[in-house]
Amino acid sequence: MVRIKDLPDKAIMTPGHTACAGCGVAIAIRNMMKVIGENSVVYNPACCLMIFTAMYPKFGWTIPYHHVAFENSAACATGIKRAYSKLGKDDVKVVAIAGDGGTADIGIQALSGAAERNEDIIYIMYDNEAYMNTGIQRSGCTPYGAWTTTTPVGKVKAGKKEHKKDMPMIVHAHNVPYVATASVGYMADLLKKVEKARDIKGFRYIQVFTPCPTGWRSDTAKTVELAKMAVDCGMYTLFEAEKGKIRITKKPKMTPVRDYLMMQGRFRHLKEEDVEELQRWVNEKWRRDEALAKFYEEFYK
Ligand SMILES: Cc1ncc(C[n+]2csc(CCOP(=O)(O)OP(=O)(O)O)c2C)c(N)n1
Ligand SMILES: [Mg+2]
Repeated sequence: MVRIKDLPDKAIMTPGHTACAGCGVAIAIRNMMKVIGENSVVYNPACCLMIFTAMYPKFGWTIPYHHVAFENSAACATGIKRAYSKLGKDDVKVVAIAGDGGTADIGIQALSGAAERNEDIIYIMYDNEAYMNTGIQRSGCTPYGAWTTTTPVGKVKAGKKEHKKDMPMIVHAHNVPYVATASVGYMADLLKKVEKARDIKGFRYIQVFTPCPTGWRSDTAKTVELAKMAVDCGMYTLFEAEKGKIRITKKPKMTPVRDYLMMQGRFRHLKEEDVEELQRWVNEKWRRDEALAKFYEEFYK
């Protein structure tokens, strides 16, 4: 089993990139790629990762890297995988890495098609909960109450009014071999899931929680702490589903969601009733996730 201290020193996503201080995406992808290994190809649409690793004429990858359009990551990865297979190189791992906007909003149709066809690709969605590289606009994965430039805070409006889209369960409904959620706050758990996904054939989806100090107005030194807190308070359920069977991999401590919210400027304007609404949502979500895990465990016995 992969251990953090055994990861190779040599990076596939190389040092010297231009990510913001405290970027959760850089932490996630650098380590995840080390587990997937060098016999791989990356597809990456428009997103922060592309901006900070692949802005011409600079380049931060030691493996082939493809960039086409924002909305077709899963379709492009499918084509790349099939081309390698035709060349007799079926062992090449093809990895699509896209943001929450490029996955849950723009890009969801290509993702759904590839999942339904059970294409042999790994799809990594990194969740920084907004369209960050274009200047912090809301996405379907932005949580309730959060300030973004398109969910402003003022006299009339006070952040996003809708709750977060449950993307992992949408993918789960496609009956794919592997779906997992992870967080840079729990690195051992994340890498274990990447290792598992790497060695499975068919469509694999990993959604990793990656705090964004720039967009969340949080302390750049607190990225990992925040990523842990999101799991501990129940905002982000960590689970994996192998062949549909859901297993919760870290039971939340259900610490008050307020402690997590107050570490981020994007939530600082929240009124008491907004904090209560988020706590209500978290409680309900955890009860539902637990019930679903129980149901699927029994169902796929
Ligand atoms: C079809 C299309 N619409 C909009 C854009 C502009 N655009 C590029 S990246 C991006 C936001 C990406 O957000 P996300 O996928 O969450 O990645 P992040 O920036 O947060 O890393 C947008 C709106 C585009 N390139 N193509
Ligand atoms: Mg994003």
